[in-house]
Amino acid sequence: MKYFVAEQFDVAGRLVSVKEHGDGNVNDTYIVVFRTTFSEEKFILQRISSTVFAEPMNIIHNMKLLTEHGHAKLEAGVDLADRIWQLPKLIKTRHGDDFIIDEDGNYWRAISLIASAHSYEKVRNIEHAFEVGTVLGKFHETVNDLPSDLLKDPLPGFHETPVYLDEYDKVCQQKPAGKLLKFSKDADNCRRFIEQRRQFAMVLETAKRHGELKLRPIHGDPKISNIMIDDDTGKGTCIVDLDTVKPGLVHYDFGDCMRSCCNPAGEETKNISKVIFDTNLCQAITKGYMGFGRQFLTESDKYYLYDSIRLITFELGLRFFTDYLAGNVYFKTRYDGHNLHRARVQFKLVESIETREDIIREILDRYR
Ligand code: GN1
Ligand code: MG
Repeated sequence: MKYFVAEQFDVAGRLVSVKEHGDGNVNDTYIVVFRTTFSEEKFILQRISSTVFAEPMNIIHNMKLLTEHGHAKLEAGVDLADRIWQLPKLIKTRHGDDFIIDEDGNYWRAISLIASAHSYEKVRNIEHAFEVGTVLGKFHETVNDLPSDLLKDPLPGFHETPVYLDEYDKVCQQKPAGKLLKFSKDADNCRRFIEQRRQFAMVLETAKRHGELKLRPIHGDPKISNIMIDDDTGKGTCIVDLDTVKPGLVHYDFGDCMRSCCNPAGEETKNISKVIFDTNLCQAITKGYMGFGRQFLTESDKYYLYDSIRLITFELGLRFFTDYLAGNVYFKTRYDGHNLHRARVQFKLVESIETREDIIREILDRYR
């Protein structure tokens, strides 16, 4: 199927290969190679998960709107920039469409590959962390003047922690979850961990309801493996994976980037005792981010940055744990108990963030 689909996109030459790419937890991603007698073209092909995205058209709409706005702005600022900023682009089919629907009703789309750049599953050093923060800050600055109500919502409730708590409570009522909670000590510890933080889970949504925090276009998934680093210069050049772009709080992005990048062991580590929140990395990301963030963040935005780091880390743990209890229906898993283990990694990271609260707040204050 993937070969048949790859051939439908408007790329010169003959199809050479379609290989799995990256380790996304939701969509299926491939790298496709086409060759002519004198050149080669590579692009990214993705099958959008229909379990997660009920309306794939919303993703396509957002991607077009955001990249058109982004490309125009990046091109206008090209002479002033210290690097080449990039943003991926949708590739049309040979019939001029933006996607293909296969016979099973799955949506496939093709995206340009960012040339001569790579992303990494784990942070490599402090310079890498600074670049990650810089790329996220640049992204937010680029989309800050795009009215967020022009964007569709491909994932209603995404990153609204109280919504995940409701879902968790529902899943806990079901029989299979009850059994897992009764017989697994690790699962019971996770349950207790969540109970102790129920009140805190409301923090960003309450601030939003009170008008302290406002919706803006967000990326939704700025984890370290979505931030591309130029092979030649070592500088950040681009943020990829635009499926989760939607109106939201920049705090969701800031928190997610921190939780992903400040854990040097990586979110897939087997060794939970290695999981810590590294405050030197946090400082480097903050410094990079604030280079742009200082211009658009309000005082109220800045006030909630610490909470965003703690909350989005907690939220991902809650999402993994709920999926474990529900029978692994959302995130792809590679072994038995994978989602439980992922949840424990995130909860360990939450504890480390809580322990280092004073240092983290001090760093955030320093660059405000
Ligand atoms: C999922 O599939 P991927 O890796 O792009 C998830 C993110 C999580 C991330 C954790 C739509 O992203 O929210 O932070 O896994 N995406 C969705 O690795 O739920
Ligand atoms: Mg993603």
